[in-house]
Amino acid sequence: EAAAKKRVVFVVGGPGSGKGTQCDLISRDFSVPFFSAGELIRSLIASGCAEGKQLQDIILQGHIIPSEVTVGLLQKAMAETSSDTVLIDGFPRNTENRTVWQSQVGYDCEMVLLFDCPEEVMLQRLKHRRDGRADDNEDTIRKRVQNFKSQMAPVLDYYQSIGKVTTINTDRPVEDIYSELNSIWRQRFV
Ligand code: UP5
Ligand code: MG
Repeated sequence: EAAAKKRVVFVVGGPGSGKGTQCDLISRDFSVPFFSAGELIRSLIASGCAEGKQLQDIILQGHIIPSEVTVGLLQKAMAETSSDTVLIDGFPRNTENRTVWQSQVGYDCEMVLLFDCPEEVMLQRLKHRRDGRADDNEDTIRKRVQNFKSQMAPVLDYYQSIGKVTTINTDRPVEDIYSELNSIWRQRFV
């Protein structure tokens, strides 16, 4: 039996654009579960799975892991919540992600929140982050930014063309971004 359809919001933006920070706040205030694709992948690797080494290598290259793996992780996480609305942080990352989601999950997102932040600002933030992520070295950060720019462009064009993108400037203090985001959320999902 197919899983019940949920209202899915994709939160996308370059590395360090503030996706995790803002999703935490929305999740706290509106009791919406949020799943970070990157976190799910990092937990899978930490669990010592057979493909862990390969996945870690891909992440250290700043590349995108196979879509079937990511979509599988997201589907499993979604199946475990009864909430009819979910936030997904950091997915899709490329067209293959988007089309595999569409065919594996069977329906599309309701909205794409695009976090727009200048590259220099994102680089500064990640350089100063201190939670020890293996991909927060200068080399990998640069590749993550490059891949975001090149691989997300067609995904964003697609979602723009069907009117699903809401863009938020995230080159501002956390509270300022959140106050705009909170009001968008209230209008759309409460
Ligand atoms: N910070 C946040 N907001 C700030 C603000 N307004 N002002 C000043 N500082 C602010 O924030 C980053 C840092 O900036 C933090 O120190 C924060 O305090 C500060 P954060 O909220 O963590 O930003 P976020 O956008 O979540 O940055 P993150 O580094 O997590 O983004 P990525 O997209 O690079 O990371 P993700 O975990 O999504 O993906 C990692 C890798 O996994 C990818 O590169 C890829 O290899 C792989 N992946 C896939 O292959 N497929 C997927 O579907 C997803 C990931
Ligand atoms: Mg994050």
